[in-house]
Amino acid sequence: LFDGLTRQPADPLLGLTALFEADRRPDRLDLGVGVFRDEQGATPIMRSVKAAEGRLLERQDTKAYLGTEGDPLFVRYLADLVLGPERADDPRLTGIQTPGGTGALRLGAELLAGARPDATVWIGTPTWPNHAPIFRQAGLSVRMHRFFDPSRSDVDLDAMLADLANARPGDVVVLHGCCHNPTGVTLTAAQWALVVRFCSTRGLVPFVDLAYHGLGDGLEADVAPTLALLEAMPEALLAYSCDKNFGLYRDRVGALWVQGATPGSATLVRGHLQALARSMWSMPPDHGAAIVREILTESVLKEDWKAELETMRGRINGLRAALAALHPALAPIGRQRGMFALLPVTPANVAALRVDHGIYMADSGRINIAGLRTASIDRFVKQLGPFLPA
Ligand code: PLP
Ligand code: TYF
Repeated sequence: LFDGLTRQPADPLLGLTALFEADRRPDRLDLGVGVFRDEQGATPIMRSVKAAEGRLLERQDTKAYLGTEGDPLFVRYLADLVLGPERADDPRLTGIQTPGGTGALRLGAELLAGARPDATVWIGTPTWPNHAPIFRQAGLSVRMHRFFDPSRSDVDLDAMLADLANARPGDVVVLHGCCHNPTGVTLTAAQWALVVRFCSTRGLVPFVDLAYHGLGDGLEADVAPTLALLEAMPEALLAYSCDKNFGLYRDRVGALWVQGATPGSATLVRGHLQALARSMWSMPPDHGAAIVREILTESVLKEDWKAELETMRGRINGLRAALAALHPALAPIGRQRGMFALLPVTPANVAALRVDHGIYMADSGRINIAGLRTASIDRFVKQLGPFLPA
């Protein structure tokens, strides 16, 4: 039965961690998978998360099932944080808890596949390697469009819109809400407005992926483009991950919001989301979402979480500024935001850095900025230097 299956490639990002673990050099550097790291290279549990977990441990008196939509209070308080209390009450919006941002993307993909099976999903290149498979596995066609211009290390809006001109009404456009993975580049507010108008006049449905909220320019600034989009578009989807900004990665915390054209359509959508979730995971894991709910409902914890997030963001942007100042070819990194940057290096360069210096990054040249160390950033740029354009 199974022998006819074709061999599947391993996840290139997750595979890097195992390689790194096997390297015993004391100054080795893990710039692979996208998790926040402190100056020691650790990914600690946040203070506010530990405190919320302690409170849960004391108070929680049942593990009985919740509904297929997860914890409604988690979704409600997260909506207040992400969308603002007013928009959270919009009857055209419906939201449910999902296993991470991945679960939100997959649930949205299944919804789209049921509603419009012949829709094409348009995704900019490069992107997170799981985007296309998530939509394809749901049975949708995927087409890639240009997004990034490596020669300028910036968005190529003209190329993006030229490619999207081939989209048909009802097609879906995946947009990174902030902190683009892997390039770190951002559409300016004016460019974002153009993309939104383009979608609106051509009847395209935006699907925003917001996985790094608060890690770019701050909680408000990072979500502002998404809010403008929801304001302007009749229909849209938003996949949200709490796994980076609450440091809950393995606990799998996320939510999907769908904006329908009318309150009636949102109600219809909600029923479908529940039915689809039931057939995929029945109900999402509770623990991480309960932690987030606890933090968002307790003002002391919430303020502490915001302060911790601010520190994480400060570390990332401080490392960006330091990198940018050390080599002209790295200057654009100072203007970019989020966890990642794409270095102008070849896979052979990446292999040489790994073998010769114990520097681990994706073959694409993507680095996790948070994996760098302030104390050794000069050395990193020296070792990288020979491979960079003059
Ligand atoms: N979207 C992007 C762009 C990501 O980088 C990630 C990272 O994991 C996700 C979605 C998925 O997040 P989660 O771990 O919550 O599934
Ligand atoms: O891009 C990253 O590194 C993060 C983490 O299959 C990740 O988004 C990587 C690969 C994967 C799941 C999560």
